[in-house]
Order: sequence, then C-alpha cells, then structure tokens
Amino acid sequence: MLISRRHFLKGTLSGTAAGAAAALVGPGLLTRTAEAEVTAEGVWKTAGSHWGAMNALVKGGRVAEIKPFDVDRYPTEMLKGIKGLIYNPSRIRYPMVRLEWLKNRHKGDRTTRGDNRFVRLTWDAALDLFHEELERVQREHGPSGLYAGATGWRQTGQVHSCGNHMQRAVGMHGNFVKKVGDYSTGAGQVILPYVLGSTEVYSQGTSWPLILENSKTVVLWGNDLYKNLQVGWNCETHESYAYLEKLKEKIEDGSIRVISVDPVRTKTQNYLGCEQRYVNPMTDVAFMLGIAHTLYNEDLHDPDFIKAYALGFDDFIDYVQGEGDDGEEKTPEWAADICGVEADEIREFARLLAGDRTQLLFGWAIQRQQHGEQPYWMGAVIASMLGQIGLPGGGISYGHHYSSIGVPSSGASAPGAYPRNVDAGKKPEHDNDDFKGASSTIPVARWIDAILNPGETIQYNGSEVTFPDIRMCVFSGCNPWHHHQDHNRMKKAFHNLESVVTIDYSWNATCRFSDLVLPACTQFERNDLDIYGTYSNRGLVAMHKLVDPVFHSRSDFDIFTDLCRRFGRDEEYRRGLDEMGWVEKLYNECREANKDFKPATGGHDTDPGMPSFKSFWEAGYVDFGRGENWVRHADFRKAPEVSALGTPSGFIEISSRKIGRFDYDDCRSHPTWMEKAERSHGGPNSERFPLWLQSVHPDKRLHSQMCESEEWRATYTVQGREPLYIGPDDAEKRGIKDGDLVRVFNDRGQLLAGAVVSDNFPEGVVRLQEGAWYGPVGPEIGALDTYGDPNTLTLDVGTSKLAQAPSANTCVVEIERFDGEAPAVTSFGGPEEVAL
Ligand SMILES: Nc1nc2c(c(=O)[nH]1)N[C@H]1C(S)=C(S)[C@@H](COP(=O)(O)OP(=O)(O)OC[C@H]3O[C@@H](n4cnc5c(=O)[nH]c(N)nc54)[C@H](O)[C@@H]3O)O[C@H]1N2
Ligand SMILES: Nc1nc2c(c(=O)[nH]1)N[C@H]1C(S)=C(S)[C@@H](COP(=O)(O)OP(=O)(O)OC[C@H]3O[C@@H](n4cnc5c(=O)[nH]c(N)nc54)[C@H](O)[C@@H]3O)O[C@H]1N2
Ligand SMILES: [Mo]
Repeated sequence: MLISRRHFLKGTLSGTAAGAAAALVGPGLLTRTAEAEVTAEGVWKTAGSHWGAMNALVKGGRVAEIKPFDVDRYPTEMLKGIKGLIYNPSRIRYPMVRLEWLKNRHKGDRTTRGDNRFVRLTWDAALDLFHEELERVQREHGPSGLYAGATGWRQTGQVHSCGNHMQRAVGMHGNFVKKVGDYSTGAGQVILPYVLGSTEVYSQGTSWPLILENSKTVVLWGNDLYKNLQVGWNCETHESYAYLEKLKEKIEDGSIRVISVDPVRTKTQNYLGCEQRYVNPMTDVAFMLGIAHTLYNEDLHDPDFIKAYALGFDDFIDYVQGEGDDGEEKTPEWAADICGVEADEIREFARLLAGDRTQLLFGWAIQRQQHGEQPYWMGAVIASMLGQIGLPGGGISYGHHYSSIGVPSSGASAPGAYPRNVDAGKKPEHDNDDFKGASSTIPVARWIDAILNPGETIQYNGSEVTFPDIRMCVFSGCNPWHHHQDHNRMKKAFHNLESVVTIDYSWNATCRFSDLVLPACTQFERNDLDIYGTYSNRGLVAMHKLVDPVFHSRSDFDIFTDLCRRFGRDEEYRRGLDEMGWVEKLYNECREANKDFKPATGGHDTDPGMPSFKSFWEAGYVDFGRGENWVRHADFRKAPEVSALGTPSGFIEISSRKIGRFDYDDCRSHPTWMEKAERSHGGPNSERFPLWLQSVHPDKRLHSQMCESEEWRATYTVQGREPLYIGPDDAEKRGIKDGDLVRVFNDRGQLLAGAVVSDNFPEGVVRLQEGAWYGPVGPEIGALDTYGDPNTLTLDVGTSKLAQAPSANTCVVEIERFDGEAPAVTSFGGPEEVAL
C-alpha cells in the first residue's frame, strides 16, 4: 500500500496545537526588544540558528514570519529559507524501517539499500529495534563492530547538541569506534601544529580593526569570506561584515590593496571590487615556491626574523635553489609552467608582498585537496620570509572567513553543553573495550576505507591505524551521503554494513541508505540557548520553542532518553532534569562563571553580572559586550622564549625533523610541490576529463541543510536541478547554453545539473556547490544522480599519510549537454512508504 504524502502533509501540518504554543510562552515574553511581544496577529519569539538569531512570528501554531534579530545589521538572505526548513515535503514524519531490513534484519539483501522503500513504525517499535540491534552488535562483534563517531553540523543549541546526545546514549550502552579530525580543516589542523604550534584554523585571529588600520596589502588566498561568513558554528552575529564594508571603502580610497588569489572570480571579489590573481587549481604550492625563489634571490626576505623565530630554513631554501633531492630550481619560470601565472607576474607579486605591511588570509578549500598540508605549510613559510608574523595587519591567518574570527572576543565565559560522554565513574552496559587488535579511533575521512578494508593498516600522523571491522553505523546531526566523497564507492561499502541507523529531521540521502530512521525535530520545535557569535562570544541567545514538533518528530533529548530507558538508565542519562531544567542549568552555570566578568565595551546586561535566568529567557538575549583588539602571535614575537610556540622546538618550523622522521613520500620534511592524482590544465587525466570540478561551500545553504526548503531552492535551481557553473568558452565548446540540462561525469559517477554560464569562471574550471541532495535513479552502483551532488564525482583519497584528510577538491570531469528525456529528481519528498 502506498500512502499519499500530500494527504499527510495536509492533514497534520495545519492547525497544530495553536493554543498550546501561545500558552507556553505566556505573557512573560514581553521584552525590551519591540519585536518580541504578543500582538493581535500572533506572538513574536526569539530563535537562534547557524544563520543568525531571529525573531519569529508564531500564529495559529505555525511559524508565519521570520525577521532578523534586532542587533544583526548584516543578516543573511538565507533567513528566507527558514520557514521552508520547518515545513517541507522532505520532513521525516514517522520512525521508518527499510522493508528488507524489517523482514530479514542484518541477514537481508543489502544491495537493495537505497531503494527508498520503508515501512512506518511506532516510536516504541522503532526504539526497540534500535536497542535490539545495538545489543546484537555488542554481543556478536563487540565495540569494533559499531561506528558512531560521525561528525557534522548539528543545529545550534547547547542543550540539544545532537551529536552529544547520540554519543552519550550509545556510549552508555557500549563502546564504539570514534573518529579524529573533521572534513573542514582535516589537513590544516594536523600540519599546522608542527609548523606554528597550534591548529591555527580554530584560533582567534588578529582583530579586523587592526588589519584595516595597518595592512597595506591584504591577500585573500582561496578565500570567499563574503560568502562563507553568512553562517557560524554558533548563532552568527555577522559583525564581520561591518569590517568588510570598511575594507571596501579602503579599496575605493586606495589605502588598502586587496588581492584574491583564486581561479574563480568570487562573491567577495565582486562585492569588494578587489583584484584577482588567477592561479591554476591545486597549484598554489608551485606559485608560492616561485614567490619564495624571488624573495630569496632578490633579497626581499627577512633573514633577521627567520634567524630569531624560525628553524629549518636552510633545508627548505636548498630545495628552492635546486640543491634538494629533485635537483630542480624553483624559479618563477619553473612555477609558471605549473600554475599558469607568468614568471614576471610571480616576481611582481613577490615584490608586492614584501613591499609593505601584508596580511595573508587563507581559506580552507585549498587544504581540502590531495597534499592539502603543503599550501598551508608553504603559506607559513612565505609569511616567515616576509617577517611580519606577530605584527598588527601582518603575518598569516587561516580563519578570517569562519564564524566571526577576527571580531574581538568578549572575554566572557561561554556556556557548557549537554555532556557527550558517560558520567565519570560510570561504565557502559557492555563494559567491553576489546577492539580485537584494531584501532578504536580512525581518521574521520577514512571510515569508508575502513568498511571496505577491515584489518588493513594505514599510516596516520606518525602512527599506525588498523581498520576495525565495522558492521553497524549510527548517524545523528550529520549527512554522510552528502559530506563524504565518491558516492558509488560508498554504495559498495554500505553493502558490507549489517545495519545503519540515522536520526535526522529531513529525509536526505543518508536516510535513504539507512535501515532505521528516527525523526528528530528542528531547533525551532524545542527550547534551548546558544552563544551569540562563535569566536567573538558576543552574548547568549534564548532559543524559544516556536512550535510543537511536527508530525511524530521528537527532540534528540527525548529520543535518547527513551533509548536509555530500554536498558534502565534514562534517569542517569538526563541526570534527572528535563529540557527546561537543562536550559536553566547551563545558563546558571554560565552566570556563575561570569559573576566577576566586566565587559570591555558595551554589554548592557553583564555589569555587574548576568541577569537571572527568568529575565534572560524573557528578554531573549544577554550582551557580553565587545572585546579588546588583539594581534595573533604578538606575544611570541615579543618574547619567543617565554611565549614559545607549541611546535617541538618552540619556534616556527620551516622544516620539521619530526615529520622527516615519519619518512612519508607524500609529506616530506619541508613544503614540497607534488603532482596530483588528477588535475586540469595539463595535469594527469586532463585529456579525458579537462574540467576541474570545485565543490565549494554553498552561497544559499549550510551544506545540505536548507536544500529541502522548497521555495528557497527554487530561487537558484535550473530546471529543478542544482546549478553547474561554467565559463562561456567551455560552454560554447560543448554547445551548452545558460539554462540547459547537462550531464557531468567521470570514471566515478555521473549526474544531471542545470548550466549557469558565468564570466566568473575561467576556462577549465566548473563548480557544483557541496550539499546538493544526492538523488540517484536507483540503488545500483553508477546510477545517475538526478539533482547534482558533487560527491557523486569526487575522489576519495586521503590528503597524505600525515593527515589522511578529505581531498574533495581534487576532481576532474567532462560535461555534455543532456538532450534525452530527463528522469525526475528523486532527492526530495521522503521515502516510498510501503505496508508490510
Ligand atoms: N565535495 C565536498 N564535500 C564536502 C565539502 C566540500 O567542500 N566539498 N565540505 C566538507 C565540510 S567542510 C563539511 S563541514 C561537511 C559538512 O557535512 P555535514 O555536517 O554532514 O553537513 P550538513 O548538511 O550540515 O548535515 C547535518 C545533518 O544533520 C541534520 N541535523 C541538524 N540538526 C540536527 C539535530 O538537531 N538533530 C538531528 N538528529 N539531526 C540534525 C541535518 O538535517 C543534516 O542532515 O561536508 C564536507 N563535504
Ligand atoms: N554560505 C555558507 N558558508 C559557509 C558554509 C556553508 O555551507 N555555506 N560552511 C562553513 C564551513 S563548515 C566551512 S568548513 C567553511 C569552508 O570554507 P572554505 O573551505 O574556505 O570555503 P569554500 O567556499 O569551499 O572555498 C573558498 C574558495 O577557495 C577557492 N579555491 C578552491 N580551490 C582552490 C585552489 O586550489 N587554489 C586557490 N587559490 N583557491 C581555491 C574557491 O574558488 C573558493 O572561492 O565555510 C563555512 N561557511
Ligand atoms: Mo566545514
């Protein structure tokens, strides 16, 4: 029996608990913010999200209107997609189990996984199945059979942080395989501690006002910050945009030169009106070696800085001068052949960098490619040669495009989060830590390798990792069927899995490839609190529950409390508190930690200390004020012995003995140019697949979140498909016009997308934004993706033996116009619901 989805949508979404929502808020929500009040039209409440905080009008039990938060001067357009995130045909309505798995459990046919045929369950039945399967795997395979280490962009809110809930509950039941690293900065966070002593990528950076005041040249290296600052890890304040506005003025009045080193003319560049330095994709290291050669041979580098603050320059410069193992001098002419920038232009660029105060601002995409460690290391070497590390408006940053880095930190204590681990002194139900000789932690991007090759040993950051024999996966707050590379390879790996459980609020491709799916609610359907501004830590936002959970969805807190009840530990799980108990507890702990905190500037609620929980909850916001300006590495520059870096030597390591001792062929003892497995512009495989596919972060989504928002998606799709950006010459050569459907393919996969012909893209460079919902025509390996997820095509290899990080941006493809009858998009609208 097929149940009509439209029928359910109509039946359940209208008229949900209208009165209940109003009663919950009560009259207390009247606040100083004029918006947040009960009016004739409904009630205004405060909410938070990665896209920023907001005020929401709730009317008749439905969210009727979203307005930006009062203090957000640069709200993102993506707020227009919020309503459609709550109400859309892809919301998961009920707990669902895959038909084949319900019949035959782990012994069933796994090759049908992905056929999207599911049976509806009650919550009790679903949680019983989940519990039984955890029991079976712990008994039959032990902790090495279970992977629950997944990583991802769960919604905002410190109480409901869903990865924590999943890991705490599953961990109270038994041990499991965990992960190290992430997809964002996998290579950067491993290489930079050897070079600069910290991950750098997740560190506060030099304050924007000091950059604006002191820099004469700002280099945006593979960095589209105007696009990427729209979202933040916590509730984003968008304060960075005030500084970008000033930067634009300074470009206009000629006091700062900004250059974007990028193969693409970016959104940032178009906004700022700054210059572009084109470089062939994935060849920045060659370009930088040419720059280093010029700086050295034209005596433009700073030998005093290097002598005082850095080690290993001689080995590196031997390599540059052609006295290394490869015997090749890294002249600008040598570099030009690889990076596509003329030798004289490389020289000029080097002179410009050395000419005055220069701030390098690196993005993260250039380390999300094969040998991604190298451009980051090489960037630090260039910055050391310029000798401006630790000066205001000089040196290098690896984070100004991310979550308000560069906006001064308030200095207040941030609130804690719901605990991720089993409480101290307590043991899991299955107190077994026998991983059968395998590693209990694996590099995050190598989990598919592990499933395909159990027992295999790989190198990782100076040690050996032996892959566990994973039989079951649990995913919550992440969408691996968007975030991981090479979906057809993933399909093969998933044939080895006995069971997959996913907890999500939207029926994305990860649900399609699961056996058991549990519907969580969105952040707009529960109470919570979160930090306002991630690195700036500007304040706290009250995240009021706007509406009741839609359909049968529940909060992660409730779902996992109920799972723990099945082994008698629900009270321990929630520590005797309910949702509001936790919100209040986290607030009061934060208030206690800030009792002596004095804001540097502003902060109307914090002096003398934070208000009571009740006042905070009613007002919707506590402001910690604006922090003091700060210069990254200034203390190291002032006193390198006292404020030594966290590197093995305490100095900047231009060459690393420690890495040298690992003896890796793909990460040597100093930054090195290495050819990629595949590369456009004359590189390997470019004859068959001449186009580089970059899969940058989406302008109108947060990864895959909001792709399901229908009206919003319609503002950017082409014939209902994800846009494929291509330059006019490449389009013309293939007979492709703007708005055409195209087939994008390589040896790993194929997909349909809609062509957008744009001057922003040079020859040989095309773009599909990550997070487009995978919609294969069927479960078979190689099946056409009907919507346009770039990870249908990307390469699944580690960056190197050092970091084993994802290499999504190492990918070449060919494209043709699609003239046949196009299959319908299968990505959206949920499962095919069948009866037993
Ligand atoms: N080709 C390519 N691939 C990439 C990248 C790239 O540049 N190119 N970038 C990589 C990077 S940097 C990242 S960070 C990853 C992002 O990968 P993910 O973090 O997996 O991406 P999201 O789309 O944010 O997925 C979050 C999922 O969690 C669900 N979710 C959100 N909140 C909750 C909640 O409260 N409870 C539950 N149960 N579920 C919730 C959402 O519905 C969504 O399905 O992608 C990586 N993949
Ligand atoms: N709107 C929006 N913002 C986001 C996110 C989102 O999903 N949506 N996600 C957030 C997350 S989790 C992360 S990790 C960050 C990601 O931040 P990044 O990884 O820095 O962002 P991307 O947009 O993937 O790429 C940035 C720029 O790098 C350029 N680039 C790519 N390869 C090369 C190369 O080989 N050489 C050079 N010189 N340039 C290159 C691209 O053309 C692009 O302009 O963004 C965060 N911000
Ligand atoms: Mo990321």
